[in-house]
Amino acid sequence: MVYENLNIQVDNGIAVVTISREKALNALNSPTILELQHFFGTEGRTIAGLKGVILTGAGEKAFVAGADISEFTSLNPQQGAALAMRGQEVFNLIENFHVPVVAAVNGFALGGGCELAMACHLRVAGEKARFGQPEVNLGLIPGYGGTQRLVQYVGKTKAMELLLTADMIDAAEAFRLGLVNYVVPVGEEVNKAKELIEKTATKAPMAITYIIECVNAYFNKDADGFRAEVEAFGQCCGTEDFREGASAFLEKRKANFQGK
Ligand code: CO8
Repeated sequence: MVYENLNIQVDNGIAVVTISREKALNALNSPTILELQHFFGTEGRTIAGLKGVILTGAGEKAFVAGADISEFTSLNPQQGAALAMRGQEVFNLIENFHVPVVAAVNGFALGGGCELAMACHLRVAGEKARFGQPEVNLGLIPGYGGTQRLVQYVGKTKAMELLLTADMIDAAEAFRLGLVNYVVPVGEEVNKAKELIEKTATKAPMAITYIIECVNAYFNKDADGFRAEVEAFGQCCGTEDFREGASAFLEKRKANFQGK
């Protein structure tokens, strides 16, 4: 696929995916959602030796300022529901991606942008980043999982307030609430995200994938997370990496994991 709205650079096993619609503050229009679907559903799954993905926004002002409002104006109820469903499917691809996906939030993360950051496994915010779900200002509600994931991250009390008031919060408050993992100086977001991915890349790759699956199972009403953990633990015991990890510990050396 030729990407028109995403800039994708893969270097040393880390893919930096930059949403590049700077003039519209990187708002997610339908082509951008399609490109994200292609990367996280197809292309990204075939990149050999991929350690992780960093999602960020072009420019200094915005990560993503939401879904593209200009596409909404003439939606009827069926079209709106279909658009939300499609976006949720794409965000679920990100949440269930096999290697860590880190949002490097370099500015506004509003509406669909906050939802996109929340679909990632980890979030690094620049000091000037701002988060919010302003959909009620537009006569809408979040449609890309915001009413669900915000509750998961910050709890019902604060999520309800943020969703009902459309208030924006700064990076420090997002950190205090548990919405982001780290706050870093402006311009350092991608570097910190790379540091996190380099750290997870020293671990057993299959164990990393199972961790993602099991943690996600906690929030999946159709899954039994404890059962998923038992099964994944058993699967880990059959891997060469488990034997290597255990041997390396006993031999007091660094493990050399192969992802097998
Ligand atoms: N969609 C389309 N264009 C946008 C968006 C957006 N979400 N946000 C900003 N832009 C555009 C502006 O229209 C403007 O374009 P132009 O220069 O052509 O006039 C340009 O980006 C710059 O924006 P501003 O001039 O407004 O910049 P400011 O610094 O004054 O303000 C803000 C920055 C505060 C971020 C402001 O742009 C803003 O409030 N943006 C909208 C934020 C918002 O409401 N986001 C939620 C959108 S709804 C949503 O995300 C629902 C998700 C679920 C969808 C489910 C499927 C249907």
